[in-house]
Amino acid sequence: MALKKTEWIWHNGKMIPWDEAQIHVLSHVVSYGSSVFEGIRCYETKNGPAAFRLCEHMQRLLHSGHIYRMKSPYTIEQLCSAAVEIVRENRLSSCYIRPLMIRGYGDVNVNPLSNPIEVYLACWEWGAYLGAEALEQGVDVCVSSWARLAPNTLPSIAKAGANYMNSQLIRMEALANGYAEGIALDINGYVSEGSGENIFVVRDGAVHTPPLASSVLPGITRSSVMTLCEDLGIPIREQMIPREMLYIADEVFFTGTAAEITPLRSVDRITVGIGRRGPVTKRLQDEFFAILSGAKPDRHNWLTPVGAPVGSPVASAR
Ligand code: PPE
Repeated sequence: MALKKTEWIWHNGKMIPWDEAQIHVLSHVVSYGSSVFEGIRCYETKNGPAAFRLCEHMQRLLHSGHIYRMKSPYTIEQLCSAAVEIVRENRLSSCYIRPLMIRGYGDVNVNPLSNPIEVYLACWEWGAYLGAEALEQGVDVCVSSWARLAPNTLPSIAKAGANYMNSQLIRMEALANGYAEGIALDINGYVSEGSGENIFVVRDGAVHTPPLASSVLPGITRSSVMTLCEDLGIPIREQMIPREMLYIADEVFFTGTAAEITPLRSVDRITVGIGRRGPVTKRLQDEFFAILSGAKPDRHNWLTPVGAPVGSPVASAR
């Protein structure tokens, strides 16, 4: 997936050309991984481009920063407006938006506090994350030999760059062994999440997903799917999931901004359910994409039109 460059990147309140969005090699983030970031999709709807749960993503960015004592120089309203502006200025209809808050150049020291905090927002066109056919056919995944972050090591509620060193180990191991993705267990051996997705298990008509205490990122898509289950009258429970539940589930799917709702057709080469997208996964996908395309009303106020002024109230994400 080659990055398709756009014209502008937002940096500390100004639009700068894509190629000028550079940092010094001794910026704190390079040695010490001190960044927090987001990933937001902007969809083409019948009313024009619209960002999905923009303010909830920006709220999570601020929370990630707060955990790491990084105070954002910008308010949530300023960040939401900047995201709208960057999509509009780059004249994109559907895209992926990447807000980044980093500790910049100043001193080289584990103590980060004397380095400036910088905010960047970029966006670009991005297609299906796990392959074009994944949404329908499902993907083949494995359980990783790498565990997800232990709770008293790196906080998984923060979407921090450093967490993705663990994700990279999971993803590279999976790819090396011929799988599309890996699922990590938490340090107690319960199912946690994929390297870049939350996970859901469907059994006997009920949907289950690991609780935040299983070292998962509080995914915005995860919270949206939980809401859709409630809307559709599908029982939804947050509970610890033993590994073997994955093998005997009727359906398993990933959720994420990039992965959207992607079914799993096998885990560790053991077929899951019917070996392709199951009926509950399809029902949730249909509802999700109907709202995102504007085919169904946006009853939860999930979409921020890129053509209109921003500043909608922030609903708290789970
Ligand atoms: N867990 C992890 C570890 C994770 O990285 C993501 C998003 C999720 C769960 C789902 O969260 P949400 O997007 O709020 O529903 N992963 C990003 C990774 C993309 C990338 O490769 O970079 C994403 O989907 O944007």
